[in-house]
Amino acid sequence: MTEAHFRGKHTLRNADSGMCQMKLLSCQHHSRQKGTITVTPETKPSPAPTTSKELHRHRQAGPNLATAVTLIYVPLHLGGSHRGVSMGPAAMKVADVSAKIEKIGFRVAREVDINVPHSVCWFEKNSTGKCVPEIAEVSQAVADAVEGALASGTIPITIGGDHSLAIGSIAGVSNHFRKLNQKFGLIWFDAHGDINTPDTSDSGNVHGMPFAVSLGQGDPRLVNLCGFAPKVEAEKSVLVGIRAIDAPEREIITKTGVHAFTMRDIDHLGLGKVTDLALSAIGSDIAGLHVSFDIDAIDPQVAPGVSTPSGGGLSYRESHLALELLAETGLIRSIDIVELNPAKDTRNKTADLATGLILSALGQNIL
Ligand SMILES: [Mn+2]
Repeated sequence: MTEAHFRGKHTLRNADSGMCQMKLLSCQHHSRQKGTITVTPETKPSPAPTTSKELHRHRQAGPNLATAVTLIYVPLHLGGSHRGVSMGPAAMKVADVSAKIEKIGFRVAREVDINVPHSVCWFEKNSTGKCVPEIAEVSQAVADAVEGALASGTIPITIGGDHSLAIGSIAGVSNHFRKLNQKFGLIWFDAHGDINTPDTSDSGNVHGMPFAVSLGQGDPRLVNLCGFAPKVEAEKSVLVGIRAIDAPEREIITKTGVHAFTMRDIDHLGLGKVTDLALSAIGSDIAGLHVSFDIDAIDPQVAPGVSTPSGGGLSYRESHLALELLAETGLIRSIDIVELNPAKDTRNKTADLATGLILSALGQNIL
């Protein structure tokens, strides 16, 4: 197989990563040389385990992380057109997410309910997106909660709610690592690119834009949350599972140089290989990973409870395997679980699945 098979190999054009502003504790102006960097997947697989005992040891090799989590519930629907998504946190509570996390040995240090305004907003022509002021307000609250959870040594798990909440969670993660002068990687599971900008979006729905916002593109009220942008570098960001991409998004993905692994790549290479390549693409100079998991990355036959289903997605096991493999790296510091829409679900099946995914991301193994 050649490198050209992967979107993981990219020629990146580096832009100035922007001035930071007064809110920051450690203020640095990052100015990088313009030029091109070629990212080449460089996975060197460790010797394959030959016995089941070795395999088991191999799986448990990751360092032990935080033993406590903070659950942050965000019943946000303002980023999309489907109100049922605001019931996602309630469905996760019905699925007993907190007790199940404690059952695998983690302490739930805090459960936070983020307040979401009840407004219904309409897209006005020439506006930069629906409900931007309201989403900016929620995003700031989410960012503060996530940053606080990280600062207290817990793993923040943000439960939505539509994917626009990631604008806040990633801002919080980014602010945390920035103060420590450390880098982090972003792995974004989704059927869609979520990388529209106000210029390319027909609907004005902000849940189609949070990846772009995190990369520094979009409405300044969202992009400049916490006083700096971008929140994450394109070369440290990976999209996994995409299959429903708008034409302008295709262009943005190519231009920004984020790493993207489509469902075709997963069909072709297998999820395990794609995960290895995603990690190689991000590189080893990171202090942690943020996993933003849109439930619609999973096939709607398995996960029907989402607002914007798209066929041909991850299987039940692929979705678990991805998170199990990422958990083994010992690098997961924060997680979003988003776009669960109980109004579309069958007997809370998708919330149960989402709960299981959180356990896999926290390192639960079959053996
Ligand atoms: Mn999404």
